[in-house]
Amino acid sequence: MIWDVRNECMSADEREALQVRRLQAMLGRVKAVVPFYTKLLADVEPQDIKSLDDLHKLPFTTKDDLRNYYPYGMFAVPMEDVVRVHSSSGTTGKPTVVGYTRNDIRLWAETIARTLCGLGAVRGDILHNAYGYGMFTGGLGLHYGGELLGVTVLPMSGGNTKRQIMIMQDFGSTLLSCTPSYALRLAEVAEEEGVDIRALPVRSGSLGAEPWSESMREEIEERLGIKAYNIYGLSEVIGPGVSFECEVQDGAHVNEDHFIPEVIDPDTGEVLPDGEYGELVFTCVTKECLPLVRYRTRDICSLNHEPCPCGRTTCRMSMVTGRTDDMLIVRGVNVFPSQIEQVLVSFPELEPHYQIVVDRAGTLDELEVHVEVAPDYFADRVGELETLRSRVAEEIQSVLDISVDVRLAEPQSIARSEGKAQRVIDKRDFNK
Ligand code: DLL
Repeated sequence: MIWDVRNECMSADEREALQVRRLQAMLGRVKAVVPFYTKLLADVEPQDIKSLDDLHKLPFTTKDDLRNYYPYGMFAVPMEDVVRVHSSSGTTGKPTVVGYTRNDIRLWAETIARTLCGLGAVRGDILHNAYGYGMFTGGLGLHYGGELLGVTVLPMSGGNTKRQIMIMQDFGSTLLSCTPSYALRLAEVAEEEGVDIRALPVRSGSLGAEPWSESMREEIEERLGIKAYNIYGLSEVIGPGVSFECEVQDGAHVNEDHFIPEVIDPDTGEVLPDGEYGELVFTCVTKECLPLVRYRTRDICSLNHEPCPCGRTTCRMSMVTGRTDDMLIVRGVNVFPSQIEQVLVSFPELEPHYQIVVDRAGTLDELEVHVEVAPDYFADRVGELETLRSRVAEEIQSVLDISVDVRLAEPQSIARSEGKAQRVIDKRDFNK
């Protein structure tokens, strides 16, 4: 089912007219009321933006802008109109703060209702929502959208995995929402508890909030016996609900009547055509509290404007293959954690629990990959571990073209996360 046929299936021309109208109105408003934009858009007249091709005339905004105006300086409405604040922690410094008016909360719920419809949710479904509740947007984001659609929401939040399994069994959850790494954790704990998670009524998962790959999808679908759908979003744009996969599972439909996507070359800022990978940029045209102009997400993906067999006409984004700031440069070679993940997941002898550690010995970078061995294999074939280790190392080496030290770890020895997994530990001190 499609939640909002009018807005999700309109013709390209009709959508562009809507986007441009909304964009002009948003630009006029932020320029008038947010000092940051008054300055940034000094040379831009909203009427000059006559089509989406004119979008590139607008300047970019970044996370640093939000940090500089921390916490509320980029809000475009008075605090009396702000009914909710969320924030995202980030790895360094102060959090990024985002706000919502009552209408923004409504709009957010709409985008999530679209998302859940994309994976086949209907009234009567029971949504096991294991995204964290709190300042993180995952929990409450899915929650309100689920209620708007009319499914029964279980506000589980993250953690206490054994109890999650029990509730899943007893309450008859049919839909699961959590990070892909937590989905695998649920499968693992179910196995330990002697519960056949595949036999439970859960049939689909809305998984996101961290990068994952097609091979990880296969693994999750196999181990949980569900269809795993990618959902994408970021707090600055709204939270989850920015884009979602439909039953075709070939790219995530962007809610582009609200969030206009572009993919740019991260070095030159030039807009790239469909199919080319670059940095994803969003302009939020309908949000009241925090509309953003050409916000650079740092996420790397490509766009596809071809019509989708599902009937939606919104453009689709590929899986996120990495982040511009996540890319490790190891001995001068660009390394994306996703490349390593793909190799690891292709080995049935390994578990998809891993950590990448980069360190510097003297002047030389060292890349270590710690990965768990599957419990059965570990027990039966201790003598063959060295062969396995060198096969994995060779395979990673052939993909990355640099040497790597693979460390096979015992089952259960790599820390599990209940939210976003921490895959990379960079111990290098770049200030030295
Ligand atoms: O993670 C919002 C969210 C919640 C999305 C629940 C999906 C489900 P932030 O904490 O602000 O917001 O983190 C945003 O997470 O820029 C991406 O780098 C990453 N991310 C989110 N979804 C995906 C995904 C939420 N499906 C940052 N694939 C983004 C890859 C994702 N990366």
